[in-house]
Amino acid sequence: MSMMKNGLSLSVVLLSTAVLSALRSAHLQHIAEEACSVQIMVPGLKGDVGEKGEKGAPGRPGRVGPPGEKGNVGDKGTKGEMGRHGKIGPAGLKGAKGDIGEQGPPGPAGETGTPCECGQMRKRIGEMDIMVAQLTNELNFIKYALPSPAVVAGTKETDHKRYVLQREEKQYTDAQAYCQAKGGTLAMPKDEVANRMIASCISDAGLTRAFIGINDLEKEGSFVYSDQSPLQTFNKWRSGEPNNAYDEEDCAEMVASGGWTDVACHITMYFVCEFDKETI
Ligand SMILES: [Ca+2]
Ligand SMILES: [Ca+2]
Repeated sequence: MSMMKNGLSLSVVLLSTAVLSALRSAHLQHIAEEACSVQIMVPGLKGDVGEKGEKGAPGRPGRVGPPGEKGNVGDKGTKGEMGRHGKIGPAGLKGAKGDIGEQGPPGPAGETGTPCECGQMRKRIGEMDIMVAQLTNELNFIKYALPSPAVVAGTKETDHKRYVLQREEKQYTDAQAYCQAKGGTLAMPKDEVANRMIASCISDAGLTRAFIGINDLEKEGSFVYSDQSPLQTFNKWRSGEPNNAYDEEDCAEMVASGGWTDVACHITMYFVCEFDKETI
């Protein structure tokens, strides 16, 4: 009996333990499920408006704005003081010559002179005048027509003429003015001898061409020498010349072989001056 009682008691204890264990397990599971569902499903209520915060630090400067519109024209300023005295201007052009004044009254009579050999003195004065003229001519010749290596590329002479090839390129009219300033003119080949002399000036200097004193500047096709005398029968126009090419060839050059070509006056080249040995 005691054995049965003990065995029953044990069974009851074991059963109670199992039941308690199961109950505890179910209770814990319920608590866990309850905690998860609260966090996920139900957001809290919106809180009350907080107090106003303190004033923030100043913001960064904004971008530069677009340029403004042009303002209105300002009022005219007041009149300034008178300026300083200006510089003296350039001298004016010389005025025209005035009319001749009226003839004055005759002067008092001179004293009576002493008799002299006036005829003799007049003759002497006349001789001196001639000498002065000759010396002036010779001086001009030395000054202008004698060759100077700096400006002269070559010279040729006949009994009456001196031809000088100038070592400077000029337009036709400037070349003519240059020769004239020295008492000559651009070379005028009026015959075979003169033409040969001028040509040898050019060829001896190793040049191919030079201006000579022939042009039709006044009237197209009417060629004249630089002393305005018209061309005679003698000429050395090259084949096909003068042709007034481009309607602008009114001056003449001589090539080294002696032939003439009409060319434009504005081109620049060496040129040959001619001097008359009797007048210079
Ligand atoms: Ca012409
Ligand atoms: Ca031509």
